[in-house]
Formats: sequence, C-alpha cells, structure tokens
Amino acid sequence: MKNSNITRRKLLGGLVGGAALTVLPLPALASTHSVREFNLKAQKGSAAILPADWGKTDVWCYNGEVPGPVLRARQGDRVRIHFENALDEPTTVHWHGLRIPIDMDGVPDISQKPVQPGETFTYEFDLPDAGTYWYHPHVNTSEQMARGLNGVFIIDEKNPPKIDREELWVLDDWRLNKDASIRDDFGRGMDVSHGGRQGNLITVNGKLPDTFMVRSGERIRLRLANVCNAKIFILRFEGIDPQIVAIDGHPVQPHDPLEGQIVIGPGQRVDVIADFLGKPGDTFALTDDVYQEEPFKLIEGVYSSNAPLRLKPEGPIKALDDNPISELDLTDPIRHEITIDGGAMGAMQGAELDGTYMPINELVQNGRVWALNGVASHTTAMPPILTAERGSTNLIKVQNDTVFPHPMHLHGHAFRVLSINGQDVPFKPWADTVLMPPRSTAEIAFVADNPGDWLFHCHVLEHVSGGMLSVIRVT
Ligand SMILES: [Cu+2]
Repeated sequence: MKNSNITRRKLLGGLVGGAALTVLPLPALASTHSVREFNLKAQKGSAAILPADWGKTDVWCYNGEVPGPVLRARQGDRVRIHFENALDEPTTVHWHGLRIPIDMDGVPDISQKPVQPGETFTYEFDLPDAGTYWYHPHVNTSEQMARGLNGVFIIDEKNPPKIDREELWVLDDWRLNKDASIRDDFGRGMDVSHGGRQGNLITVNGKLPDTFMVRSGERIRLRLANVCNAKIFILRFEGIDPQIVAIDGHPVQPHDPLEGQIVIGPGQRVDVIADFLGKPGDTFALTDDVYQEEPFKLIEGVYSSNAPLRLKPEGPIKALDDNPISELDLTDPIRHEITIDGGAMGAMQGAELDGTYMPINELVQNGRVWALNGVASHTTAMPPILTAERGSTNLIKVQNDTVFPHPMHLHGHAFRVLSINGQDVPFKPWADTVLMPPRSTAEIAFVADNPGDWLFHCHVLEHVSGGMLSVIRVT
C-alpha cells in the first residue's frame, strides 16, 4: 500500500467536492458457545490520519486506534466487553445494529447511567445475528464521533461464504484545520440546521485512500461501513461487478447494485462479494459520485503480477444464511406514522419541547430545529412516540417533510424496508437504518420482539443534537 500523491491544496482546500407470524425469541442467556472477552478503553490519543510530514492528529479513540479495534466473534457467541472511560467526560458504548437487551444498548438514561471519567462498565450479551455491525458512543455523540470514537464489530456466520479473503473499508470523514488538528466547531448551528457536520477529508480505515492490490481470480468479500457524522457516499465500482450480499449486516439475495450505485448513509453497512477477473496489471476503482462534477476516487485497485489464482469463478455467489429475525405478517399490521419536520428551508412553525409548545424562534434559541410528530427532544428520557405490543407486526410510514436526507435508525430491532416514495424496494431488505431522500416517504415494518424503550433517530448526529430523536416502546 502506498499513498497517492496528494497535495496540501487538494487535501484541505475546502470541502472535498463540496406468511404466518413467527415470533422467534431472542436467544436465551445461556449460550452454546464460549464467552469471548474484550477490553475496550475510550481515551485520548493521536493518529496518523495524514501523511507523516503533516504530523499526527489529536483524537479520541478506542484502545489508541482510529478506527477502534475490530471486535470479532462468531454468531451465537456470548461476548463480555470490559469498558473503561479514560476520557475527561462521560460516555457510553452503543452496539449499532445488534439485537441485544435494552440494558446493554448504551443509551444514557434508558440503558444505563453514562460511564463517568475513570469508571468502568461491563457489557455482556449474546450475538444472535451474523454480519457487519459497529460500535460508537451515545453521549455527546456528534463531538465524540467526530473526534474519532468508532469501531467495527464483525460477527462471523456459522456457515461462512467461500471466499479467498475479506477486506474491511471503514469510511469516515474529518473536519480538519490546516495544521491537521480537528476543528472544534462541534454543534455549529449551520450544521445542525442543514446537512450535519461534513468533513474536508475522507479516510478509509483512518488513513487516506490508498492502492488496493488483488490477485487475478480472487473472490473477495468487502465490508463497507459508513461511520461519518453526516456524509452520504454514492459508491460506484469501476472495472469489477460486485454483488451485494448483506445490508446493515443482514443477508439479502445477492444482486447487482441498483443503477450501478451503492448509496450508503451514516451508520449503514453494505457487504459485497466480487470476483476479480482482470489480468495482472489491470486496474479498477471505487469512487464516490456525490460530487458529480468531480467523482472522488476512494480506492485505486491494481492486479498484482502474480499468476492468476483461477481463470474463472468457482460457481455463482451464493446467498448467506438468513439471520433469525421474526418474519413479518403484513396481512393486518399495526400502522403508525412518523413525520419529520424542520431544518433550514423548512416550513415548521414550532414544536413541543419538554411538554411545552414553542414557536420556531424560541425552539432555535433552545438549539432545536427538528421534530418528530411535532416533538423536539433533547434527552432520551422522553415519552414514546409509539408503543408496540410485544410480538406485534408494526408498519411505520415515515414521512420526511424536510429538504434534507435523513438516515433513520432504530435500536434493538431489524426492520424490512418495504417502500420508498410508494415504490417497492427490491428484496425488501432487513436493515437498522433507512436512508430517506429529501421530501420522501418510507414504509418500514418490524416485529416488536425485544422489550424496552428503543431510540428511533436520525443518524446525522447534528440532527440528533437538534431534536430529531424519539423512543419506540416495546412492551
Ligand atoms: Cu437527519
């Protein structure tokens, strides 16, 4: 791997381009597999995000690494994670996408008290699902994540796919000053009311995008995770034809990216498997098409001069085994509606905050500019936006009445994304986050099988600061 030639101007010259109801119980506490133990410490550190002549960047990180260590276990395992907070402020760890008990979910005031500086907390839970997941703080999330706190959690299938190797690409962006330090303008009003904190530097696995070497004939699984505060990637592969095999960790029938693109919003993950069938010396690429006038090359791929591993694939790419998620019965679901309002250029006149209706100017003075069903929130201790009886199938029509996209994330469950703007979504994939385009509707459905108060919020973290969070109660 070598760094491509990137000038300082290019780096920091501004924004980069600008059936029948089946309720499957969650696994019992007694696991058939071993308990895997991990130590995880949130701490201050420094990371070589930019090339060496820039010096290191002060970060907040897990175990001294950016991104944090990959936690890896096997489906059905139980994990025990000894967490220590060595930061100067409270934090928690949320296990994004994992269907675990509410008291392990890392949400302050609901799951646990924030872990204070110098304190420890032991997270322990079973892993019902295989796939690509991740972890991050849920206290002062916008700042803690922008400073580098995140990591990927990989859960291996009981029956893993036949591949030659796998690669993890953690996609992140950073807002840096010209001296490579992180800009400390967290919670800037412009970011809260517009598209969130967008960075001016994109990294893959905490480093500048780099050259990826493959051997002709290899079959490789690529795990893509977007851990940005707010940035959406529109990914396009040039020179290879990957098949999407999992979305947000959950298997989906292998298929080509729709219109050749993989759109991946904050918090989302996509697994693809690709056969690399070029000749030695050939090249391929992964680009980000968000900046249409100048597609950004994330990965430059090169085939090594080694003799091909094989000349043609050993059969088609097969589907991964399903995760044990309760299947939907959509004959007569319980229907709910959640409307997203607010933001710049929106029409919101006011909303409720702490039980009191406030006109928009008063809301803004309180730092809130977004609302779900007319309620702006600022803590997690709040009345639920909807209540679902345990075992019931719930269909939520989410309406985005704003001019911004919002990746809406539900804790503790997986839902099927049924439709966007009335159009059926191919394969109706299981997901924990649905990326809603500006002024759109989405229908999502899930079986409420995990009791607790589960956050439902935008994963643009500055939108959360601005009030876009709520709680779905499963009784
Ligand atoms: Cu949002």
